[in-house]
Amino acid sequence: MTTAPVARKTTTSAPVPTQSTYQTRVADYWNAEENPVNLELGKLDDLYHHHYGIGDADWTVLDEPDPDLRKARITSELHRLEHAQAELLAGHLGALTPADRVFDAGCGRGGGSIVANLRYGCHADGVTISAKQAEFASEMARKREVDDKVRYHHRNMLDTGFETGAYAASWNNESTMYVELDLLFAEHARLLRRGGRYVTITGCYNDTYGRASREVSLINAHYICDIHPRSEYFRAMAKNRLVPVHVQDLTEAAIPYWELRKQADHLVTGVEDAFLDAYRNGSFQYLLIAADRV
Ligand code: SAH
Ligand code: GPP
Ligand code: MG
Repeated sequence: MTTAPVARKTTTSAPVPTQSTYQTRVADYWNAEENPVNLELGKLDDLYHHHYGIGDADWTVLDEPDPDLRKARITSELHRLEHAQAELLAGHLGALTPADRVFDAGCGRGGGSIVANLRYGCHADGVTISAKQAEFASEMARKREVDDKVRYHHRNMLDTGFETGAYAASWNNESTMYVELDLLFAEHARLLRRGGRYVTITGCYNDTYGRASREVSLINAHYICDIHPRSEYFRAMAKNRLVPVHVQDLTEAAIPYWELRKQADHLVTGVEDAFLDAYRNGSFQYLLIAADRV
């Protein structure tokens, strides 16, 4: 791809007015994050995802005798599963047109906004608390020459400063566990037009288990997050004019990704068993919730 002759600034940075000490630590984590499991997968097609994968895995990649080819095939298979997750979420955003605007809350290195733009041709605003991620994501948008429509911002998703009612759809892909849901859904409800669609894919703890299990607590410590119970989502949505239209338990569909990732010696981070154990002992669920803004 060609580089644009004039460097255009596509990252906007407003003061992050409500940034707490906790949010500064979260930003530090994402500013420093360079896990091969994210960078090696992302560089395959410049779609950088910071979420997990879903669906059945092609286990034959593990039988590949050539060690380098084996690594490459595992990397590519994990990326395929992560991409399938992103497409599932994008498919629930409603009937969007190129004139529509979408809000990607907690956008990471920007993959989700690109997926939405490729699918619908829509405008996208991605927001991350990490300045480094916003810069990285903006560079990817420039590289693809979609920086006129896909923009990334170093801001707090709880207080974006974006225009009220300007968005046809919005989402959180694995980013709700960093914030209080009441504040988060209040901001989504403010930004979405009436009839707009909100979607989240998230890990939540299972109320029927009780409170957060040991494994859920390990995941919290690993990422510096605070996984909410399932009940909290519906309570906070109801309070903020978000009415669920579709709920899908993706827990079973999430397991092959973690099984394969566990066997990827070149990519593991050490958190794999916590996810597998948490899913299997019933304390943790991987959920998609789509809701209408009424
Ligand atoms: N949705 C992305 C990234 C998920 S990782 C993807 O699917 O690839 C979690 C993201 O949440 C990180 O980018 C982190 O910076 C962001 N985040 C956490 N707290 C935030 C906050 N208060 N405001 C904006 N972004 C936040
Ligand atoms: C995914 O990011 C992880 C999170 C956003 C936090 C926790 C999510 C839950 C569903 C509990 P990543 O892709 O950067 O993680 P990793 O480096 O482990 O692949
Ligand atoms: Mg990852």
